[in-house]
Formats: sequence, structure tokens, C-alpha cells
Amino acid sequence: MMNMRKFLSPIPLAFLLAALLVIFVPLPVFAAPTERTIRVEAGGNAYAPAELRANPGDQVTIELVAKDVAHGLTIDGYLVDLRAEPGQTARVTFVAGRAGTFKLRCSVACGNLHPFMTGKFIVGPNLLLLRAAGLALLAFAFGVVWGKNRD
Ligand SMILES: [Cu+2]
Repeated sequence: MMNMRKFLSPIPLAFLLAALLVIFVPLPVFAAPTERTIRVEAGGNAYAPAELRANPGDQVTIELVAKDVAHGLTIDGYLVDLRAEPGQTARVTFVAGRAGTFKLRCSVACGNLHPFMTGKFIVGPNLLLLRAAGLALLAFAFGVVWGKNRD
């Protein structure tokens, strides 16, 4: 049986502290800012790709290609508003200065499904995923150590 005294032993406390660190410690940005060009094809009321990724500080150029009718592309939270005529490419270059996930949407009425023509602009590493992976690893390590220390 597990008693309170054993539960308060240094091992669980150390793991608890490590877990708090994994959850709350700010993580450094891994990549130095760079220039990146992302080509987005708009057609059939959808973007391909629908998820654009950049690192904070990157100089991003988006090339919007309208495959069928005229399409637009705006990013919530950024001053980006593109409009590409049918068969043409529109470009915009900006600095991804804000980290987070921002919604892309079409700014040109392009058909019945126009309101559903959306996507994501993701700036920064997926910290939530990293922290979740760290916690899973920690839980596994705790299970191993705790199992070995049982009477
Ligand atoms: Cu549209």
C-alpha cells in the first residue's frame, strides 16, 4: 500500500517540479529568422496548402495563384490583403512579427462556398505539442523509477 510518507519522498517531488518546468518554462525560438516564399494555389474554394508556416521574424512572401476565378487572401491580425485575377499570381512580402495561429480567409466573393474558403497561418514552433511530448516522456520516466522503488 502507498502511504503518504512515501508519496512525499524526493522522487515524486522531483518529478512534480520537472513537470512544472516542462509546462511553464519559456522555450527559445529554434530557428533564426529567414526569408521564405510560400506559394498558395487558390481554386475550388480552397487553398492549397491551407496551412502556411513560418518562424517569428521571418520575411514571408506569399504568392497567391488563382486557378479558376479571382480569389483573395487576408490574414487576421496581419495587414495582408491579396487579390489574384484568374490565372494570375499576386504577391505580398511582410515580416511575421506576431507569433501564434492566424486565420486565412478569402477576400473576394468567389462562389457559393466562399465563406468556407479559409486556412491557417502558423507562426512559431508548436509549443503545445512540445510540452505535451515532454510531459508524456516525464510520466513514462516516473513510471519506470517509481516502479523500481516499490517494495
Ligand atoms: Cu472567395
